[in-house]
Parts: sequence; structure tokens; C-alpha cells
Amino acid sequence: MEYGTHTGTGDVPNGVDGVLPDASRSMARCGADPVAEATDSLDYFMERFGLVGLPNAGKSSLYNALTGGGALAAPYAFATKDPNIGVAKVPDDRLDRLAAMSKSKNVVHAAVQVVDIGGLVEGASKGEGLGNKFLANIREVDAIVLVLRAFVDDDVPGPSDPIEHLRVVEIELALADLETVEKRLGQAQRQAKLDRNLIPEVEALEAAQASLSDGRPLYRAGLKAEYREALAPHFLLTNRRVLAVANVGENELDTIPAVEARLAAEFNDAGDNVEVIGMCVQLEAEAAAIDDPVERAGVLEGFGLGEGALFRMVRSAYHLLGLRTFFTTGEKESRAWTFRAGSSAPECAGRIHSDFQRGFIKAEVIHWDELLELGSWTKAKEVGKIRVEGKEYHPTDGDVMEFRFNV
Ligand SMILES: Nc1nc2c(ncn2[C@@H]2O[C@H](COP(=O)(O)OP(=O)(O)O)[C@@H](O)[C@H]2O)c(=O)[nH]1
Ligand SMILES: [Mg+2]
Repeated sequence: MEYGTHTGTGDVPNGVDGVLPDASRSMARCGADPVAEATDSLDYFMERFGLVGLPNAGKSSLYNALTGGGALAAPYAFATKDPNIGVAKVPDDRLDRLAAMSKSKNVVHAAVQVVDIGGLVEGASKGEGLGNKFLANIREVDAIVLVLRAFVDDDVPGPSDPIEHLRVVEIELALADLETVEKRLGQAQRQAKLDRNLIPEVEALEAAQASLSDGRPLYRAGLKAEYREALAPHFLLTNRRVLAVANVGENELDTIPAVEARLAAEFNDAGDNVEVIGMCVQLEAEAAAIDDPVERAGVLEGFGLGEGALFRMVRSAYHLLGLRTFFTTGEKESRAWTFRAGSSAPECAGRIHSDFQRGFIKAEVIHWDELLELGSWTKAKEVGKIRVEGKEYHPTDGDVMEFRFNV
């Protein structure tokens, strides 16, 4: 019987079989850094963003800016050897302030996986380019980042109108989905004659078919929530949220607001499913490659990019997926943890370790800004500002928590 708390010290219980991936289990035996262990296990629930777009839109440049440079690349030991999958951290000023308050030795930001999905060309849905491999990769992501070229450069082949890029990309994705939907629809219609429970699925598939055969992706189709849910098991490419990035040229930074407005108007039927952001990927990538934050800030300033668009982009993508953050903070470590909006306290505890969820007893909670104002956990406790919450509690974005559990 173990009884413990998690206080942001990163001391995940050791010797728990069947929970951590093999690599980190053996690392535990070698007495490796517990933080590295925990981050390895995190790969298992990190959300994935897939970069999708036509050749020369700037996908690989954006991928490098997000995962390879000094700005956002997260210090995660990464299990996969796939050069097209990387990790970007989610910048969060609240975490930095909590870490300063606790004088934490370690600061660990939340992170997302980024996948550079090459191979989308006109005709991809009919097997052109990478065809099926492309489609398989894209099915594995939680959200799609459409990279749409808006820069003019005679040395780089291809159209430079983002709307033209968007048209081609959307047609390919919609046609691929149409094929999946029609295959299933025929089957479901036959089965529904014997099993009336399948009727809602048939209706959802019919609604999807109507939109897709007009070349309209499902994120624009205004499908009701029940339909989108009924379609979820089919892993359709366009039944998910989209972040559209317009890649504007380095000499056209002043056009960013106009390009964003034009694209946003183009997505006026997509509601909350799409967010639009304009940036110059090349300049962002150059700045991101600089490790020293002060020097990097200077370069961004010099380019006229403010804090840079990468931060804004990752934050938008994170929110688009309905992801929220809770914190743990202590001298050893302050850390941001990702959870889905609406999760319960035990589910949040499970983000740290499955034992915390299984043996959940209670959570001690305070909102980050209140804690910061009081100056320390001890002080907050003294003045009775730490709440004790049970299994039914649903944490909110910005909660700082300690869990008590029993395994
Ligand atoms: N001038 C200019 N060139 C860019 C910009 N972004 C990307 N490129 C160039 O466009 C080419 C294609 O970019 P890449 O990231 O490889 O595109 P991908 O095919 O979508 O992966 C490369 O030569 C980049 O250097 C930009 O903002 N301005
Ligand atoms: Mg590329």
C-alpha cells in the first residue's frame, strides 16, 4: 500500500509494470532522471497536429521552426525515429511565473506532436503522389494544420495564392472522404434493413455524402453533433478541426491582416471548426533557430514580428482541440499538463500517472493567479485557500493541483 501526493516533484512511482513504455521502464531501473521517464510516458497521450498542404507551401520549413529550433522545440526524449514527427512545446507564461515563485529547478511545458505530412498533390485521392501512405498518415492526427502558400518567389515553383492552394487541398481531402463514406454507406443501408439501430449512422453518412460530393469538407458542412459523432469511427479526414496557416512572404508582412481576413471569409461556413493565422514561415524559422531567448526576441523584433507567430499558432491549435492546462508546482519542478475540457479530477490525475487515477482520493486545488498572489502553497494552505476536491470535480484551465492517491 502506497500513499502519496504529487507535488510537481516528478516523482512518479517506480516499478509499476504495464504502464510506462518499455524504454522508460528500463530507464527506471538504471536510475535515470524521473522527469525524463515521465515525459517519455507522455508521448502516449500527446495530441498530434499534422501539417498538410501542396508541395512548396512551406510545411517542412514550418515543421523545422516548430520542432527543430530553439523557440519551441521541447526537450523531450522522443521514441520514434520518424524524421517527420517532432514535438513542440506549448508556451505558457503562467507556468513560467509559477516556476519563478517556486524557484523550480525544472520547468516542463505542455507539448504537442507535430507531423510533417508530405505527399499531397492534385490527384492524391486517386492515388497520385504518395496516395495511400499520405491518407494513412493524415488519419492518425487529431487536428489538421493546412499550410497555404501566400508568398511570391519565382525560384519556388507552384501557385502563390492561398485560396488556390485551399481549393486543391480541400477537393483532395473531400474526395478521399467521399470514397470512405460511400463504401460504408452501401453496407450500412443493407444492414439497416435488418437492424434499425443503424439508421442514425445511415443518416449521418448520407449527410456527409451530400456535402462531400459537392467537394465540401465536413468541417464546413454544418453537420449536427450527433452526425459528427456517428461518423467518428470512420476516421474521416475532414471530420476534424483545422488550423489554416497562410505563409506570407518576407517582404509582405504588412499584408498579413488582409490575407487572414480573406481566408477567414473563405471559411465563413466552418464556424468554430477552423481558425486562420497568417505568418512568414521563413522568418519565423530563422528566428526559431536561435537558442538564446534574448537574442531570438531581438531578431523577431528586428523582423517586425513582435513575439513571433509560432507561439500564437501553437496556442490556437491547442485551444482548437479543446485542450486545457493544469499545473503542478514545487521546488523540484513546475509543470504544465494537458487535459481535455470537461475531464474529471481523476482523469486529470491520470495524465500524470495511471496510478494517480486508479488510486485517486482527492485533489487539493487553487487557481494559478490566486496562488501566485499568495506567494506559496504553504501560505495558501495557512489562509485556507487550498480547496479539497473529490472525484466529481471538473478542473478548470489554470488550476494548480496536488493529488492524493492510494495504490
Ligand atoms: N521566399 C520565401 N520562400 C519560402 C517561404 N517559406 C518557404 N519558402 C521556400 O519554399 C520552398 C519550399 O518550402 P518547404 O518548407 O520545403 O515546403 P514544403 O514542400 O511544403 O515542405 C523552400 O525553398 C523554402 O525555403 C517564405 O516565407 N518566403
Ligand atoms: Mg516538405
